[in-house]
Amino acid sequence: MKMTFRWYGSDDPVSLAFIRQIPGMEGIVTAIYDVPVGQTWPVERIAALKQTIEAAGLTFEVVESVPVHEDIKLGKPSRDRLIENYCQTLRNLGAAGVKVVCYNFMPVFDWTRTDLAMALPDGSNCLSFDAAEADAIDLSKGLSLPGWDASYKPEELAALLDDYKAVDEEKLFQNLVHFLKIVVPVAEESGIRMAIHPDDPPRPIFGLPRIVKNRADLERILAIVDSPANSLTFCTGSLGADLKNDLVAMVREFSGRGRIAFAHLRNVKTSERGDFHETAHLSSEGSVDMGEVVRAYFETGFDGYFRPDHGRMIWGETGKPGYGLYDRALGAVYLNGLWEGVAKTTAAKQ
Ligand code: DNO
Ligand code: MN
Repeated sequence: MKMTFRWYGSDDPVSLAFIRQIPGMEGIVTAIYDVPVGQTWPVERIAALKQTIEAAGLTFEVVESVPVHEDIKLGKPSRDRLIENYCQTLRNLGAAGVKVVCYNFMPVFDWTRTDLAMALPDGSNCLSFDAAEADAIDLSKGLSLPGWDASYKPEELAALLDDYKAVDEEKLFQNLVHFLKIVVPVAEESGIRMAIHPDDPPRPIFGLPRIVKNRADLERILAIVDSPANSLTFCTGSLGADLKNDLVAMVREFSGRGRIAFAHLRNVKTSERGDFHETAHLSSEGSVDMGEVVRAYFETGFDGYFRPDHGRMIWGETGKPGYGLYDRALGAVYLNGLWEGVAKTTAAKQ
């Protein structure tokens, strides 16, 4: 297992120098954020990013994300040119030593929350999702969605939502099939494992289709191309927002089959209705049994990348919700502690 941390580039208030001081931290997970979606990431930009990260004493082996253009998800005629650009980005990243590329296949919105600063009893803040509140949002009346308000012009969003009326879950899945059948062989040649991130939250939202929600969905996606280059980003926070997902059993199965390239470790407190809020990583704080999740990774011989996913905002820190330094650093240390505990008790038994 290699411990990594997400960094948003030179504008990120959390510096590489600070990340380097987290005990056990090996690598950075990042992306090039200013190349428009659909265009190829230039070799020089990748080289410069790698150089900056390595100069800070960290490795650059995981990219999150190379975003997938909406035309690819919609299956529009322009998709093949956009997929070719995507393939060239993979070749460029592979040549720079990148091993894993995280991506998602969620229409229009990536993660969705109804509150970015819910107050917890201990005085910290976290991201939360109220299903009834989300269902009451009428996007045709303009976009008022925490975290996304500035992402689309009203007419752009209306056109996009209109395009998706013709795309149900099966159509979206077939568009993923088309994408992966072209991209996975290129990833293989480039030494890269593609790792799809689950839908967050794992439910249909705003009438848009969702196809990465549970065990059956993950199984079907892995079967599209039976190769380690077609793998998963297994996010306990996203999948954990549906109590029907047995996370420990899923880790045992998919990590056991060598099909988890990247593990997002995050805890959520989830209700039967699918409302949830994010919590500290500790098992006792949320609905995810982190101790058993880590044990399942250890016992299946996981040798991919771990990263503490979102944290709470604590100790007065401000900045990008979910991506402060303190709670994610506590999460990384806790996860390393769980790993060391399982490793040592296992060694003592042998
Ligand atoms: C939430 C986060 C996501 C993730 C993207 C990957 O769990 O990990 O924002 O970065 O969905 O494409
Ligand atoms: Mn995640």
